[in-house]
Amino acid sequence: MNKRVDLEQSAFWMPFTANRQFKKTPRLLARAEGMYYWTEDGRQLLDGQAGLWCVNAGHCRPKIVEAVRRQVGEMDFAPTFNMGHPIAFEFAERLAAVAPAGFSRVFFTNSGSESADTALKIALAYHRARGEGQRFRLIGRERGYHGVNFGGMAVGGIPSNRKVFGPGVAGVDHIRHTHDPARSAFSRGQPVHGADFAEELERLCAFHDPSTIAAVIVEPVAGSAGVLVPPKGYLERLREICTKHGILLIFDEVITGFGRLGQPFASHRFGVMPDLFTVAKGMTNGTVPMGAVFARDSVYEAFMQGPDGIELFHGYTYSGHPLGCAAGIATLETYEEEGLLTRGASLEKHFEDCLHALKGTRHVIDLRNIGLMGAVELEPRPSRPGARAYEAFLKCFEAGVLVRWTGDTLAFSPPLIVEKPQIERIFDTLRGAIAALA
Ligand code: PXG
Repeated sequence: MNKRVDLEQSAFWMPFTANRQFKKTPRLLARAEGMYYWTEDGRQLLDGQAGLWCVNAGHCRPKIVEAVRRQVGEMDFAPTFNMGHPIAFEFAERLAAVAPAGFSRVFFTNSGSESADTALKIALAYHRARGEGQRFRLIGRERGYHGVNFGGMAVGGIPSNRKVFGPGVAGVDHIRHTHDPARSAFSRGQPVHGADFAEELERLCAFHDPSTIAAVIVEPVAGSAGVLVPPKGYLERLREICTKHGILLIFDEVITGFGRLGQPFASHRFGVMPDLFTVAKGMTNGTVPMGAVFARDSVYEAFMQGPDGIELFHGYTYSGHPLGCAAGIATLETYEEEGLLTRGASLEKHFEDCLHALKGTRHVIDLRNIGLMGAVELEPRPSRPGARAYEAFLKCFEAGVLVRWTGDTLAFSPPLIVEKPQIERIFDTLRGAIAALA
């Protein structure tokens, strides 16, 4: 059977994909282990993007595989609405133990998108529980990505993800993004300039009246928009402004969580604590879809003051799903046994050096990095944005390295088990790919 012909008519409406283009020239992955994928026709690919920013411990780790196998045979599903199963309580406890001090409560979701919407709803309900129901506004940031559900889409700031989906959620506004190539191109780690971008939040507070604002949500490092690293002092200033006005600060740690920045969470790395933070992806090493919202104890306690009964009318059938919990516990154990939540710190310098060795390469207009997150931005071809980076992605793929293509940027986030020669191979392959580009 000719698979290509079949695929052209395939029933699978693929997400965030040029369906017609892909189905004509598909790239199919069949197997994975450690740092590698294998394609259907047996070619090995070095995974430079941890699946999709999620397989932080590398692929098909035996402990995680075994835990999921065992759990599915023992109890496939059990509800968590006015019921429970020990493994969900245990996983929440273990998660709280790796979170920064004070984040002792965990609400389970099934994805990063659901985590974003859950965090926004918790923020709104929190203010209401405390008698500040006039706080209805939600502030996001240009170029932010908080998934694709209505709340996350509304506070998100990537135009193509919003423009065809109608008016969205009321009461949303955005601060500007922090991308500033004129001052900060080729920064290693955090740009020196740009803390002043946080003053935008003061401007919106003055404009809307801060007592109407419930929450501000940002990715500590913007991922999907092409690895935008926060300028020095920027997150600190956002924190100050939120505290001053009684606004909750939400960090979306769906990408930055679980070791990506060389610390368990971005809040550890930057020393700035939000009030709520979201996770998904690396929470189960990408094996079982799962996400969560971490809340400060004080946020949880605000809900526990009212009359007896359901405190938060929110949750998903699969909140705390047994398979996700089993995968998650085994994931945390794997991270711990191998020191993966901080391993990135010891590789960061090498990763940075390899990335920045591309400076001066034709077409390269910016290089950005922090932890084991990196981006190479290429000059767009006139009137064909994204085309050059897409070709670079294809050439890397042909050369056996998987990297993430987004707009004119190529993004890198290898599994945290990556070895130095593999980091070198990723960037050497990219260099070759770029050299072959028109
Ligand atoms: N928040 C952040 C910060 C994310 O990066 C989500 C929320 C949504 O998660 P779910 O699980 O609902 O997809 C994400 C997802 C990419 C890329 O390479 C990034 C994501 C997803 C797909 C592609 O830019 N991040």
